[in-house]
Amino acid sequence: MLRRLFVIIVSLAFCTTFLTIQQTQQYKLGYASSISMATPHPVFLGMKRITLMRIEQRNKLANKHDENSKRKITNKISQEQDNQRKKWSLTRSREKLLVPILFYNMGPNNLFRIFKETVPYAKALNRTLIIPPFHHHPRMRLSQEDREGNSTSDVDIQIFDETFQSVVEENADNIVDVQLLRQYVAVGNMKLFNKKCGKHIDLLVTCGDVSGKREAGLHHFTSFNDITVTRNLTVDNLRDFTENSGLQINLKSVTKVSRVLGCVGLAIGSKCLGSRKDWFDQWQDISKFVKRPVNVRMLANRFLSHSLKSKGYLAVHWRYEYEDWRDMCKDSRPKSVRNINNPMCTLAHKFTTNSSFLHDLLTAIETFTLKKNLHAIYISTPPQLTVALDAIKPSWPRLYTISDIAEYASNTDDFQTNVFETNFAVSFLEQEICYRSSYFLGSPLSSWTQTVLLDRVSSDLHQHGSVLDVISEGDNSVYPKLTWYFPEGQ
Ligand SMILES: Nc1nc2c(ncn2[C@@H]2O[C@H](COP(=O)(O)OP(=O)(O)O)[C@@H](O)[C@H]2O)c(=O)[nH]1
Ligand SMILES: [Mg+2]
Repeated sequence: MLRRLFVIIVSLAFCTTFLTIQQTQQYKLGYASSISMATPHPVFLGMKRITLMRIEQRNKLANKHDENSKRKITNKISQEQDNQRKKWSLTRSREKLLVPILFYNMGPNNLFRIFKETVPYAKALNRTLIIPPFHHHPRMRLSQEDREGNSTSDVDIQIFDETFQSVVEENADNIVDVQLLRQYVAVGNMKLFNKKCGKHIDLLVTCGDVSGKREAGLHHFTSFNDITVTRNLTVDNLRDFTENSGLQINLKSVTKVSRVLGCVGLAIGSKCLGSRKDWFDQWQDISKFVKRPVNVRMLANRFLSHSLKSKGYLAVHWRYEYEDWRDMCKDSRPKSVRNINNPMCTLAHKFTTNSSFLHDLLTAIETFTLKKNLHAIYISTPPQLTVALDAIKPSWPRLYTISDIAEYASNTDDFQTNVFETNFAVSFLEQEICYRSSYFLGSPLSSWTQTVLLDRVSSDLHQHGSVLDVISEGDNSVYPKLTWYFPEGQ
C-alpha cells in the first residue's frame, strides 16, 4: 500500500514539473513581449502536439511502471522530433526570401521610401531581397503615354477619392540598380519569388501601424500580385538592429520565428522604425548601394558633362501643378486641410495661367543662382508643366529642362535609351539631376523632393532650401516649411 502511494506521489510530481518546463519553453520560444501572432506558427503547433503526446504517454508509463516501455517511448519521442525537424527542413530550407510589401494606394516616392526602409532588414535577416513591382503615378504621364493604360499590367490606384488605372513596373532593372544593390544584399525579382514561393508568403511581418488606408493598400498589393499569406506576425517596431540600441527584442524574435521559413513578407507601417536619426545613421552606409536604374544614371552623367560641362548648377523642384493640386483644395476637403493647401493651389494655378508669375518666379530663382555663384539652373517639374516652361525658355539662356536632355539623347547615336517612354523613368532622371546639383531647392510637402533630399543628405550634400522661401522674398509665413519627413520615424 505504502509503495503504491509513493509511486503515485512521484508520478504526480513528475507530470507537474514536466508541464511547467514545457510552458516556460513555449513562452521563451515564441511570445516575446511586444509580439503577437494571429495564428500560432506551425512550428509551435508541432511542438504542442509533441508536448501533448509526451504527457499522455508518460501518464500511461507511470501507470504501468514499465521501465522498458519508458525507454521505448522516449526513443519514439526523439524520433518524432527528428521527423518533425526533417519535415520542416525539407519543406522550408529553400532560399530565404524577404518581400517588401508596398501599399498600392500611395505615390511611387512613398513606395520607394518603404522599399529603402526594408533593405537593411533583408540584410539583418540574411534573406534575399525581392524587388516588388512598383506602380507608376497614374496622374503623371508623358503626353505620349497611353492615357487608357494597357489592360494586361494595369492596376487600379486610388488617389484620394478617385480611382485611376496605372501601369505596374515589373522589371527590377527599371526600378533600381540591381547589380549595385547586390554588392550589399542578395537580390531577386518577383519571378524568383513566384518560382521559389509559389506566390505564397509563409509569414507576413506587419510592423507598426498598418490600418485604414495602409491596410487597404496592403490587400491591394497582395491581391494584385496574387499572393497568399499563411500567417501574420505583428510587431510594434523593428528599431533594434543596431547593437547599441538596447531594443533588440523585436528583430531577434522575428529572426527566431522566421528562421525555418522560406518566404517572409515585411509590411512597414507608421511608427515602425523609431527614431529618424537612428535609422539615418545606419542608412548612410547603405545608401551608396541603393541607386536609380543604370540607364538613368548614365544618361544624367553624359548630359551633365556634355551640356553643363560639369559646371556648378542650381536644381529646382517645382511640384505645384494644378491637375493634382486642385484636388487638394476642393470643397469636399476638410477646411483645416484646405487652409494649408490653398497657397500652393494658388501658385499651381498661376504657373500655367499667368505668364508674369512665371517670369517673376524665374527672376527670383536666377537672382538666387547668381548669389550662390552658380552658372546654370535646372528646373524639374511634373510633365504637365513642361509646355509652359518650354514656351519661355528661349528668354532664359541659363535655364535647362527635361527637353534639353531629350534633345541631347536623341542626337547621340551611341546612346539608346527607353527613358523617355514613361514619366516613371523621366522622373528618376530628373531626380538624378537634382541629386547631383550644387544646390537644391525643393518643394515643401512633396515626397519627390523628400526622395532627393534623403539621397543628398545620405551623400553628405547639405546645400538645400525651399523654393517657396526663395520666391516669397522674406514673407514666407503662408507657406509650409521644407521639413524632413523621410524616413517615417517617431
Ligand atoms: N518628371 C517629373 N515627375 C515628377 C516631378 N515631380 C513630381 N513628379 C511626378 O509626380 C508624382 C507625385 O509626386 P509626389 O506627390 O511628390 O510623390 P509621390 O506621390 O509619393 O510619388 C511622382 O511620382 C512623379 O511621377 C518632377 O519634377 N519631374
Ligand atoms: Mg504624392
